[in-house]
Amino acid sequence: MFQPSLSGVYLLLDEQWAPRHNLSTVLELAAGCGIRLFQYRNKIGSPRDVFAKARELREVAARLGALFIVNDRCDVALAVEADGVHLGQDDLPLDLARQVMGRHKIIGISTHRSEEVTQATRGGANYIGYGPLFPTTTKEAHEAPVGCAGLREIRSLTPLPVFAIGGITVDSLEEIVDSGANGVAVASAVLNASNIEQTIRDFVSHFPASSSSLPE
Ligand code: 3NM
Repeated sequence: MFQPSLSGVYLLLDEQWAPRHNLSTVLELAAGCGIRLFQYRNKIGSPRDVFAKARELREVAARLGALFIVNDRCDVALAVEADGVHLGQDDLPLDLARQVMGRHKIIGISTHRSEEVTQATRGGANYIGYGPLFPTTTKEAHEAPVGCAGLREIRSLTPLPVFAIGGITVDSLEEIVDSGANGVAVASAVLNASNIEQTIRDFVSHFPASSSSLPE
């Protein structure tokens, strides 16, 4: 079975969240500091613009040996030969997404409650995002925070890699790791940091043994 190794820091790249930054520059910096897993997210651009930016980022990630996932869009993920796609609960159902993507692409799913964790696991996802862990203003009209207690509750429900998401900062990493997360998906704590490089290094230092890669 296709079993990518997924853990550590997962950086979410969305131009809306980082208007001051060029995403390729951020990706390059972050990969240089040890982040091996990236997601490109664009909910407002035209398909053509999303494709063009995804292709650019995909090339930078590939050059630096990092995994590259496209949010929501299986078509764009395949068109740019991304390593996979990340689905929300309202995107293509997992079984259809698997048909579209094939067996050798990563599929991740956002989950917010235990039933969704169980469904994603049974349905053959390769990892789950679980959150929002803490309050966040990055994503509007969102679900109630689940906290580290929520993370501990779902940990026993799935053998899949679990990425905690939502309002994650360096200060919360120790408790998140203790609560069973394999990694953290993060946007604003990195993209809005006054010193992005140092912040990335702080994040990465909490996951010294982790990395994300495709099977050999
Ligand atoms: N998904 P930040 S929370 C994109 O709970 C996203 O599924 C979430 O950004 C979920 O690190 C979230 O700035 C926002 O809070 C993550």
